[in-house]
Amino acid sequence: MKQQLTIALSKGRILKETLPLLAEADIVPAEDIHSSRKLIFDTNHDNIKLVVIRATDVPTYVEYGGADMGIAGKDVLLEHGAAGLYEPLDLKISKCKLMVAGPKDAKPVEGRMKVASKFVNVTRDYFAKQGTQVDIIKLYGAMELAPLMGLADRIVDIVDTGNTLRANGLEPMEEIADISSRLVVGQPSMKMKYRQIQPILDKLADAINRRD
Ligand code: PRT
Ligand code: MG
Repeated sequence: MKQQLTIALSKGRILKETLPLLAEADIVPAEDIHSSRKLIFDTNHDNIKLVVIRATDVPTYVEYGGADMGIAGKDVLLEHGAAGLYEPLDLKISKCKLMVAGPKDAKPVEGRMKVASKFVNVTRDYFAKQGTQVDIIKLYGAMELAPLMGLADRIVDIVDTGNTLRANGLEPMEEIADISSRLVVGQPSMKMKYRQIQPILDKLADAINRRD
């Protein structure tokens, strides 16, 4: 009997780009994920199941073996930390940048800078490497609002076109990292289920190369 494999997918915008890529690698859910309320889906392979969860929960599931593999944004992976995870493939989907942003034409901040973000670990590491002392304010969304309301001097957030920043009187200032979605594999799964996992990695790598 083949061992069961579970792949955790990030719901939301990454999912929309993940499903076509999986299909190009011959992994197709047995029913329409977008129109279903289910969380677990069978696929065209009797040994592969998909679970659809919040992006920020994907590395946690994979780290603790709740799923064998997962697909998540590099931003989420940087924030979570790499413990227990292999990151064998850049899927080259959902690309964006993680950036420091602030009010347009802002002057340098005097004294301790206040930085709002949902990426508190990434933010702490980034400014620590620069030798800049900052107070970090954890937010769960709408980071762009923080400088407008005087809550923070700067934000660390995801930027794609920059339209959201501009619409709120902000501008990108420093790039922290180039982001795309990655395939992660739990270290015990990679060891125990390598014979099932390796062909999936190969098919996905081929699908990505065909797109370049
Ligand atoms: O909603 P929930 O809290 O569950 O999660 P989420 O909102 O983080 O999920 P979702 O579905 O928005 O997907 C987020 C993931 O998609 C991120 O972790 C990134 O890896 C990836 N991604 C790619 C993006 C963007 N592009 C993106 N543009 N995530 C968010 N944005 C947002 C950004 O936060 C900002 O509000 O879009 C706006 C910026 O876009 P521009 O084009 O105006 O610059
Ligand atoms: Mg969202």
